[in-house]
Amino acid sequence: MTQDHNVFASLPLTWRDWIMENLARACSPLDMANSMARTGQYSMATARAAIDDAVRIRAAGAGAGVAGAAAPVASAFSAPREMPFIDASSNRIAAPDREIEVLFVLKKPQVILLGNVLSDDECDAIVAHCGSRYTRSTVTAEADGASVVHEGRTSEMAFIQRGEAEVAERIDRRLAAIAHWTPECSEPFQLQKYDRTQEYRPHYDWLDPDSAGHRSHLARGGQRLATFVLYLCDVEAGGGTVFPNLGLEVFPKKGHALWFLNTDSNHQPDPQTLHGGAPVVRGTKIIANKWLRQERYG
Ligand SMILES: O=C(O)CCC(=O)C(=O)O
Repeated sequence: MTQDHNVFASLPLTWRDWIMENLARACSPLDMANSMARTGQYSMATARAAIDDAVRIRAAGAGAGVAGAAAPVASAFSAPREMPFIDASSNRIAAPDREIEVLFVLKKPQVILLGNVLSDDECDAIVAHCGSRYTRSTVTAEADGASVVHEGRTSEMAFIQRGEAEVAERIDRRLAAIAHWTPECSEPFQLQKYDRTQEYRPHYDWLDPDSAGHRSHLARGGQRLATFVLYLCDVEAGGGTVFPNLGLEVFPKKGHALWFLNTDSNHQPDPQTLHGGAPVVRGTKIIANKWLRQERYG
């Protein structure tokens, strides 16, 4: 072992064997790193560094019989992976059952505002479906992944499970077509209702592989690659979706949808995507969140 392969060399033999065996079986390095991080023994950064070392060791071994030095190997994590995407190259998107308007596009991180995504009737039907089933919103606890009430999120929430309402299924299919991503790789709709003064302070939608509490959620469908925020009503004042790092605020408008990518093309969390729901000043704000996952959800 040379000093170039420090992180891999520092692992116990069982882990070194595990990594080598999985690389030999052509497993995805990112899935391997996620598995290592999920055990709680290694951070994502350490797992990635160890796997990269192992890839280099394998490449050097493979090149040993060949004349000349083995070519340097790029990181196993640098290849772009499949991402959901919205074709915002023109100002209209023809969804199978509706023509969507592209209202603005921010390129990096990608944030797109879409108009005419839902009809007024669809917004009203979703809101009516959830009726009075709202409970105080929660967040995922970093320590153990439990759903806990947090002072930074003062809204109320409700869920629509897959197969529960025809209108939700229709919208699910529409969003999947717009984002080129199968509905099975997404979470059920999560509604958020904000009355006056209620808010969700800036946070990230991506799950942190280095947080023990988020790892159990990562195990059920992988990373949250992209977010749709569907605005189900107009708001008299306040209640914008804010991106503090981007100097951007998007005001709710019934039937509009805000889209943003939470990760880069390697499925790694993008810290630029910090965002929140500003306090409602007058009126009520109701949105539906839809998070697109790496893998089949649930
Ligand atoms: O309320 C908003 O505009 C954003 C909501 C949000 O960020 C969330 O629920 O994760």
